[in-house]
Amino acid sequence: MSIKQSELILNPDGSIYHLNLKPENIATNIIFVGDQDRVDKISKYFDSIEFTTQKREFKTTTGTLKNKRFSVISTGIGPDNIDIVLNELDALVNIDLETRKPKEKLTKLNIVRIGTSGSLQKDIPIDSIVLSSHALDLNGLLHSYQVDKISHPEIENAFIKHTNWSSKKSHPLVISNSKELAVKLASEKIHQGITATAGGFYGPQGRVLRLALQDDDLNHKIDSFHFNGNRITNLEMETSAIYGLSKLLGHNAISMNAIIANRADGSFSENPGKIVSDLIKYTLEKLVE
Ligand code: R1P
Repeated sequence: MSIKQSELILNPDGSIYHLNLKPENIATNIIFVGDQDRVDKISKYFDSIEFTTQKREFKTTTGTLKNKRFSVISTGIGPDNIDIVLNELDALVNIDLETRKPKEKLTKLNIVRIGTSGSLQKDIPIDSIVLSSHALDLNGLLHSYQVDKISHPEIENAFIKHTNWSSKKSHPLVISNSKELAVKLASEKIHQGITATAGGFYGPQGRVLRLALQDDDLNHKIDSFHFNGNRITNLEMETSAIYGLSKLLGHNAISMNAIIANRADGSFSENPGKIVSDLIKYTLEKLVE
């Protein structure tokens, strides 16, 4: 059975609906960033650029660095956008867009997020880097898929108990990173820990401007959670969707976080561009080593 036009939408030129990309436009090594202006901050290091396009917040540049082909793609903000980006990228490599049928031989993508994030721990200061060993999904997107085989119920249940997590909110899920990419990108210079992924910036991450929170002690409960030596290091808005969808679709994924805020001591980086630039250089060097 071929996939219907309403389910797999192609533009008149044959490119995929939101990303505006054709299969030949992307590399198997993919770098995700949230901010579309961050795409050029990465591709400026490429030895050559072969392709660039943008539709809405999704900007893609494909090029080569040290004989390795990369595509940098901006995802915009939030797990809902990751659902679009990961499903469409997977369709580009693993669905025959002519016959509209999944391919027999599947392609594995290597996906590295270079993002910004807030630390939850006093000892992980602003202007440092965190590699996400796991993602803690607090936003619920992944529950639309069959996640039982990729989740970690023992950590999730301990987290629910520790935080007295409201049963009205989506059940938290824990998803691990790609060990292969973690080995490549880890070093003594950076921190590792569980990254919590919220579905919003203010209330869902415990920020109060004018609205009261469902649980105003939640961030403290999150930062005091421990499980077998693992703790929750930081909060952002994409990693769990990237880890979960990549695992389900058979791709490798890792998330690298430039810490620009510290939620435990209330500080914000005086020069966030510097740590983002340091993280870009660190990650590219490791990827082409
Ligand atoms: C919020 O300001 C945005 O910044 C962080 C969050 O995850 C969210 O997307 O990441 P990026 O800088 O990669 O967008």
